[in-house]
Amino acid sequence: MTNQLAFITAAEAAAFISDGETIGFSGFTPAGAAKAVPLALAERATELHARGKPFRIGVITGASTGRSLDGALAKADAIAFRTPYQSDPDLRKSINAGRTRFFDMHLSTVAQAIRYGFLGKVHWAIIEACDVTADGEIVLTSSVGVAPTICRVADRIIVELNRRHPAALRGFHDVYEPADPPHRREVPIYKPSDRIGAATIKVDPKRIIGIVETNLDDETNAFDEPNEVTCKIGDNVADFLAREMRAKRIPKCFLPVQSGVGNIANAVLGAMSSHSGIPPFEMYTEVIQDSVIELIRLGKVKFASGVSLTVSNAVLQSIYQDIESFRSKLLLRPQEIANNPEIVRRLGLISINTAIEVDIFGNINSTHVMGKQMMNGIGGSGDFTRNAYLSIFTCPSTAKGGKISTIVPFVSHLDHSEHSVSAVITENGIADLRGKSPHERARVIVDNCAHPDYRDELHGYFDQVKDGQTPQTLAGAFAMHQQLLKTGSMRGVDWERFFAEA
Ligand code: 0RQ
Repeated sequence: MTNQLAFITAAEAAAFISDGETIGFSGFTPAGAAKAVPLALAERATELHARGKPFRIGVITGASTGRSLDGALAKADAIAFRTPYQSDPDLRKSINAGRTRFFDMHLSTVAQAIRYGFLGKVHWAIIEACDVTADGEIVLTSSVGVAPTICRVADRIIVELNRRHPAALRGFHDVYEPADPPHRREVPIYKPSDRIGAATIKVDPKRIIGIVETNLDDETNAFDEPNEVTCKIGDNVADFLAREMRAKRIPKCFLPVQSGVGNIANAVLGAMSSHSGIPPFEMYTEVIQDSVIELIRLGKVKFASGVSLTVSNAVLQSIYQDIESFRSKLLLRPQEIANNPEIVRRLGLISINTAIEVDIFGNINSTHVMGKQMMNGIGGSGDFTRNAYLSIFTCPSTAKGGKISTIVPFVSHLDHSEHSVSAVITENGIADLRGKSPHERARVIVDNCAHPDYRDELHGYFDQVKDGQTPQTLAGAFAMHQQLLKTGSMRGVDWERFFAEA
């Protein structure tokens, strides 16, 4: 029922927004992200800039978004401040050029930071919905993110009512906001399918200043076909987990799985599903990708709780056509709950995320290239890694056609420390770091995971350091990175000369 709420155009909505204001948009990945109003805002910014007038806004969302939001606004140079995560090439350029101030934060902490005002005042909530009622009930679409908190704290709300998502999505969301300390209680989730909140976000309808009707697909990106390297990584992860089951360190019923986003994550789930040693399992994750839906259909994934349905549009429409059979298998939660450390620890999650680089001690860089260029952000990887029962990091052993070893003496930026990482897995093998000292870790990571072309070079570094708890030298820690800057490849560091000079 929407007849008592005012319908407006996207351009009319954009005209309400002033330079310098902060907007909380719905969306977690391109799933459920507002589309029409941000695009209209980008047009407004371009037009104002052409007349020499300022127009730049603060943008808060759940995670990354689609090209109509981060992409269009960044191209229009309209984002002054952005948090907590992004993956858009134009926005990345703007951040790395210093045009956009980017605050990279753990996704589980965003809602609390908004509530306490750490991110400043939120003037507007722009929320994609599949239904909205005259008494102020908003039914979200393909993600939850931080939409419940944004709707509660923002001065005014604009709803994008997207007819591409059926109103029958009501019931797929579990909206729950914890109280703030000292009144916070335990979050009563004891298994991935536990439901603890409401199906909708309830707001005072007077705060909804308009509804923009749309009929737009989520702007999700297609995945690459699995290749030899990603398949091998997937097989190694599946073998490692099957070995853990045989050793009875994972129970017969398995443990809930969190898996990151991207091609490797897809290949890992594919390998887990076809491994005879891994039983059907549940997922308590952040991003539900195409592969999860396929595994639900195959009966290999019994239940998936996540923040977003980040699936291709064909898969999304196939879920909608069969919506009743998915009702008991899928649940979308706020990221404050899906990524909540208390629940991750309680459920005993197996977390599987991707690294940009890993050092020989197991420290992980998930976010920066060469210590300074932002890639996407830490996302939820820290929420899960620090608290999971088993925290696995995967990556190919080389990048950029072999010129870069992803296994390095020391990470050029630190996101997850050696203390939080259980295992590193590449296409070459598995380094189980549990119970190992830094000297032992260096050996197992290099011998099992590094690319054969870089093993001698890495040994050349740490074999020479015999003393100390950690075989590290301050002078040599970034020698491979410096070799890359100097020669265009990390190969060929002359350690003997280097140590003699150091
Ligand atoms: O560059 O795109 O130019 O080819 O980095 O690397 O191997 O395609 O892997 O797409 O899975 O991304 C860590 C960035 C990996 C991602 C990261 C270059 C490489 C390529 C991408 P090209 P791949 P992926 C849940 C969990 C943090 C957030 C997270 C990420 C590009 O997984 O953002 O985990 N994680 N969230 O060539 C220079 C290196 C490199 C390198 C790779 N050492 N040096 N370039 N690349 N290694 C999701 C959410 O939180 C929402």
